[in-house]
Amino acid sequence: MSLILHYHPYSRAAGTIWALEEAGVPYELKVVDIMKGEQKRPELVALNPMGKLPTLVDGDLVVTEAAAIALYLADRYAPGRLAPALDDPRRGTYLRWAFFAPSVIEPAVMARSSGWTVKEVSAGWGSHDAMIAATESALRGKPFLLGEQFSMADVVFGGLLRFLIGFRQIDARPAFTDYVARLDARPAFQRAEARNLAMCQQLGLK
Ligand SMILES: N[C@@H](CCC(=O)N[C@@H](CS)C(=O)NCC(=O)O)C(=O)O
Repeated sequence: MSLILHYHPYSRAAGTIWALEEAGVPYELKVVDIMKGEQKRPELVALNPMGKLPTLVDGDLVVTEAAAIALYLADRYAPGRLAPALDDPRRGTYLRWAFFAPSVIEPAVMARSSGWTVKEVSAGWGSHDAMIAATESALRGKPFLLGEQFSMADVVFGGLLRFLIGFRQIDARPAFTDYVARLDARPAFQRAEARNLAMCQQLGLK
């Protein structure tokens, strides 16, 4: 049975397609029109209490939160290939940067663009400058977060960097743009882009 992704191309679910393509698992898309607020329908809120996308349904299991979905897919469908094994010492690095993206990079960028004033010592994302320095350190001297081996952490971390660079929400430093170019060259990313584009055309978007 195919996995079902509740999806709209103008949402984080577009990035989840990349995760699915990397995992190499069959999936079906169920379009949710976020412009019409369909994500707040009771049947969708029953799956994702936030009333947001993406939401993945795998048989009886529901997974929400884009980063959690990606890590789930790697552990469930590509262990050892996209996710280091539990006893692999690289597992710590893998989890570290996969969590860093939504819990530090994203709120730090949002805080700056929204002019939030927070106490850096209390806010989990600290300062914007410290976030940038840490993000650069994650990539220093290696093509991917784990070194030579690409992993699902790159989908989460790199996918967010690509989005932020594209929307000019983060400084397009060479370390970031070179990394994103390596990710863009992946066949699974290109398949995902093609699928997202086809869905945009089908829905009359863009
Ligand atoms: N923390 C969530 C964020 C999900 C999210 O904000 N999704 C947006 C689209 S990218 C959404 O569904 N917005 C519609 C709404 O909030 O009603 C995740 O990473 O999956």
